[in-house]
Amino acid sequence: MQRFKLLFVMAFLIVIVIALRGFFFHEHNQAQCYLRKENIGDFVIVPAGAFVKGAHGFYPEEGHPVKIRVDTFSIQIHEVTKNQFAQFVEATGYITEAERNGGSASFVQSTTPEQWMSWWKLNEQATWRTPNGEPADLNRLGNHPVVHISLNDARAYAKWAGARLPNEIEWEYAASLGLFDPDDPESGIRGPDGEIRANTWDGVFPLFNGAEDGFVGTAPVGCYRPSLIGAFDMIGNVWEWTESPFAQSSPRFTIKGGSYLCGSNFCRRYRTSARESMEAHFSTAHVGFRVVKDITSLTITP
Ligand SMILES: [Ca+2]
Ligand SMILES: [Ca+2]
Repeated sequence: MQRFKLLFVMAFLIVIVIALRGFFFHEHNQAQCYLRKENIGDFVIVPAGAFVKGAHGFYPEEGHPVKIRVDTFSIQIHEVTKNQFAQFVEATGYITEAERNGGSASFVQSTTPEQWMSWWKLNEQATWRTPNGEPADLNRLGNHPVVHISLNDARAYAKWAGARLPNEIEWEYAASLGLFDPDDPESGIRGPDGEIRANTWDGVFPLFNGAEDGFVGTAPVGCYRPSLIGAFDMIGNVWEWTESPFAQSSPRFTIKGGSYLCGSNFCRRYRTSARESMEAHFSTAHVGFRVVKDITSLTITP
């Protein structure tokens, strides 16, 4: 009995140490990240080519692998940030759906077994300005991806920015091209040497998050090595809206890439072929977006 108590105390202390490590490491600043300040807002050209979309053996919604050819386009190298979205709001006076409709879905970490399956709550105070339901400091969070954004909000931003949202094929193609090991669909989260390359849930979801990757919640954009095409956080950090319906005649649209809430014990949807769905007017704390441009509208400076 005494031995059992000792083991229990040791296990408890280990969990506390892991949790505290996550707390102290979750506030990196942009200077520590790979993406340089002067490259915020940059796009990278995705060359035309063919790839195999979908995957066998994971989740049924990913469908059968099929080879698809994709035309060239350019993609913003990082998720749209709060600072970028603030510029759009300042220029247009746009009010998001969460602001108009009384809040957005927020993650609440489970503390008891009864709560294990109820980690989403409507937070009436949660908007892109107040991602945790409290006023956000844009100086501190301005380079984090904007969240609590509906598909309609993302479309409005993209139109203002002279861009558009990617469709699912374009997104998956760009993410697949960026994998250092195309044969390993999970190579988006760790490099060949084991280096962490994405912000996901480290630990046992939804019970504890060790934040081995440095962040419990969203990370500033570009804090992990870029992909082979030079894009950051295609995998992890926040899910990204696409313009593709989730299924034929479905009112729900496809989101890609997984988020800081994707843990390998529960949701291996940080793979390029993985997909999830949301209604166009819905918003949550872990879904953002990035934009693309048709190559003909790209201004290339010599
Ligand atoms: Ca994380
Ligand atoms: Ca992402």
